[in-house]
Amino acid sequence: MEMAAANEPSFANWMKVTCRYLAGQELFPANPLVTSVQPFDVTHTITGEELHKELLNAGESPEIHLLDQYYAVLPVDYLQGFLEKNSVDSLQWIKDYRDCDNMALYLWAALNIINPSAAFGLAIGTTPSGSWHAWNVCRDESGVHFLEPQNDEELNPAEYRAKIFIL
Ligand SMILES: [Ca+2]
Ligand SMILES: [Ca+2]
Repeated sequence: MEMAAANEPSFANWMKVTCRYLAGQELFPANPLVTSVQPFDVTHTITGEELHKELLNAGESPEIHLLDQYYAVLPVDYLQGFLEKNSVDSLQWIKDYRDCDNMALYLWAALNIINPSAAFGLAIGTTPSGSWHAWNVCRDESGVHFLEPQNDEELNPAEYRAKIFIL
């Protein structure tokens, strides 16, 4: 992920939008947001305040943006079943156009459409090699977890250092 340069010439912007549109025609054969799973039963919610405390411990002095007052804690087995049916991890990676931030946003949206109050969102931070990266963060019954949407694997918070959370 790279930070975009502000104020690009308008022709370059137009080219970019057009290229993205054309690429999208070929590269989006199936909508990755469509996932045939049921929502989980909400049996446990936590307040934004509680979640904020937990996220502070999960990141590296992270900026935390919580958009709701309450969050539904995911049952422990739910995410695994969801990921098995969801295809964000099989999308082709394309620099900027569909890279880490896009994949994390897609998975966030896919889960959120089915479970609007789920404690699941976006993390931005650094990889073990120090480069910027975006991934997902989840609070299930066993605690806060990091998830790589590009391969459905759990990430180690000691190696992937979150600096921004948005849920
Ligand atoms: Ca998957
Ligand atoms: Ca991107």
